[in-house]
Amino acid sequence: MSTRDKLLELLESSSGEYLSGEEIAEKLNISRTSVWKAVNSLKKDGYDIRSLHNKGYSLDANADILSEYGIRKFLNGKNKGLDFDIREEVTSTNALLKKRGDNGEKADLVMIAVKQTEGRGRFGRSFFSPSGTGLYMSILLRPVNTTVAEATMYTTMAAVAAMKAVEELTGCRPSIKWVNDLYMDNRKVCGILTEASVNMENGCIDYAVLGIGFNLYPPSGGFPEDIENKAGSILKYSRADSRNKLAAFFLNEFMEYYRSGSRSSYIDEYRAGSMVIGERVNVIMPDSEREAYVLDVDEECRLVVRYDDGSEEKLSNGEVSIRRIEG
Ligand code: BT5
Repeated sequence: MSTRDKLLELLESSSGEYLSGEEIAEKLNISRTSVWKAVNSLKKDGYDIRSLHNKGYSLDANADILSEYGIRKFLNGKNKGLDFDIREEVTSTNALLKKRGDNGEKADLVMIAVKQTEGRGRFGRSFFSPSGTGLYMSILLRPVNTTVAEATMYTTMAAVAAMKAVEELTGCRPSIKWVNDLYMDNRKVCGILTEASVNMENGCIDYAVLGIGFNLYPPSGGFPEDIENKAGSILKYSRADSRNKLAAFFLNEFMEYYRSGSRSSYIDEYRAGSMVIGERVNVIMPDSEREAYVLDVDEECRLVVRYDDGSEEKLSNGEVSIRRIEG
């Protein structure tokens, strides 16, 4: 752990109390100059560290600061082995973890960014990821003997894990919009993107990167025009430790499903949380749209729809818009 992270951990654990430079230097076994440098580095990254001439340094106890130490406080025992790489700004946590996956990085690495400049969605779309108001996280997974079809279920697991994590954090349960979005008050608050690298020799995957983005708070300048009527946020105001809690709650739920490998543990919850079953939707194809009624989500997370001519189809990929909400 770097001096900067050790200092952050120390300030967080003193819950808003002031610690003198001397005390910090002694506890971390570093010089006063190193303390000063680490304080400045944290301030530069936006941490609200107060310094008082004869009292020392303190960190706002209500601040929502993303840190490895903060996340680990809420992780359950089985997840202590996860590795974290927390960054201020990246292009895309999925893109960076994919590179690391290609370079042989070991599994169970979680990358989280405060901001993404090239956050990505499905089909080459982008995911708006401004600084400080969201949680942008990817996990590098190396499942054994797993086909691409099986790996697509990570999106399903993640949707259920995210729904439960948001409920644990806020007391309100979002709904799942097939296949990879969470909605609250009819607005998208979370999106999921699973990417994988396939081993052509055995048809199994070498690694998968599960990426998830949450809009936790309203972005300071609002959402961009193209999504302002669609995007929403989970909370209205900043609350202490929310990003750390949301990350840990999500990881606790997701890793449990991932390790158990049992579909029955999450597919029923996916159905129960679905906002599309029983709705009239537009099935969106590359060059057309067709109205349908949603009958169910099956065991492979395919959307079972019935068209107006009575024919039925199981959609394994793609997109629907709910007519009641999205017209
Ligand atoms: C997704 O794609 O929603 C998947 C988003 C995954 C983001 C995470 S963040 C961590 C990791 N690193 C990455 O680079 N990505 C992952 P899709 O279903 O294709 O939805 C994209 C569409 O949602 C866009 O075309 C917009 O219409 C809308 N959108 C973009 N940003 C949004 C936001 N912040 N909140 C709500 N809707 C958004």
